[in-house]
Amino acid sequence: MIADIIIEKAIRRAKTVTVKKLPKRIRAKIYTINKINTFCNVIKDSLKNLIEKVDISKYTNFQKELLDLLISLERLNKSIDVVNKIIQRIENAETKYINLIKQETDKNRIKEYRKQLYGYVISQIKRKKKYINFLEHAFNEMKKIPNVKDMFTVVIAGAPNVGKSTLLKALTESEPEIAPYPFTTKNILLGYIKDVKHEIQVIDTPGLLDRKLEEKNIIEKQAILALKHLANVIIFVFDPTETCGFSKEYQVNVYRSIRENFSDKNIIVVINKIDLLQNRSYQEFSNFFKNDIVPCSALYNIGINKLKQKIYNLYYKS
Ligand SMILES: Nc1nc2c(ncn2[C@@H]2O[C@H](COP(=O)(O)OP(=O)(O)OP(=O)(O)O)[C@@H](O)[C@H]2O)c(=O)[nH]1
Ligand SMILES: [Mg+2]
Repeated sequence: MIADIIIEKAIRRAKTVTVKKLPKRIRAKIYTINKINTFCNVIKDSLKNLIEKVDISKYTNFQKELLDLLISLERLNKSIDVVNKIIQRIENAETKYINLIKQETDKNRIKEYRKQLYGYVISQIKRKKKYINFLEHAFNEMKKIPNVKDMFTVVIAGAPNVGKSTLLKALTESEPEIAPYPFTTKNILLGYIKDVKHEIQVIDTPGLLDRKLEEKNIIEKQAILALKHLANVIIFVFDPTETCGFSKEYQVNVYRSIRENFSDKNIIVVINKIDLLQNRSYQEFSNFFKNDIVPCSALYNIGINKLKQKIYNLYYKS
């Protein structure tokens, strides 16, 4: 873990400290002070660097809420506070011991002071390692936070395994992970429709189950956050073949809850996987949905241009 790595690195670096030929009476002193400086600097710099890595001052509200969901911002702030305090304590101890050493002439006592300081610093790190390690964990989780742009945005949502990521791929140049089982997508993915006339952000989300917000897991809640903060338009993907593993009724319930929760947003309903449908009458599906429907096969690129046209129409209206 990072806390242990920092200690090891500081000890290793302090060992490489050497002193040039100096008068014997000050040699031990200068040598020890240099060693202490190196040891403390490596630790303080590593801790400061960790704090810088988890800086979220430039995050948008969406990114903050998403990070809060993944790691809890309260815990992050608490950890930053604790680590800042450790840096301060190390700095104070360093000054105190260097002053003691400066006034000391006995070589053994100088060595003893160095050992005491090392012991103090190491115990500070070890006692608070949970907070230090948490910052490293937070940094790794931050890699999952998408770098969303402030532009017209389409969010693809629907039950698991219905073909949302396949649709992202069909609409944009991106290459999301696609697999024949639910919850393949565990984070928010981005793609862009770019041509001379348009620049549109397309967001693929994890699958939604038909259950209350309080019962949703972290993976599903990410989809809800994207819908809430980012969507100018929602594309609801419906799999009439039920090969996704969810019945039509089930998917319509997922649709209804999106419709209710995001009543202010435009929703386009995509009837996907039509390549698998024998009877290509879509009347039955338009009965389920109040909206227009767009029959598509994301896998075989059927209906994608028509879908794009619908998106462009809303883009021009915005
Ligand atoms: N036949 C056919 N299969 C499709 C179509 N679109 C997607 N699939 C298949 O359906 C399966 C699921 O596709 P994904 O794009 O991963 O579905 P998803 O909705 O992103 O799934 P999760 O991320 O797990 O929620 C894959 O095996 C796809 O190849 C389609 O239009 N036709
Ligand atoms: Mg997916």
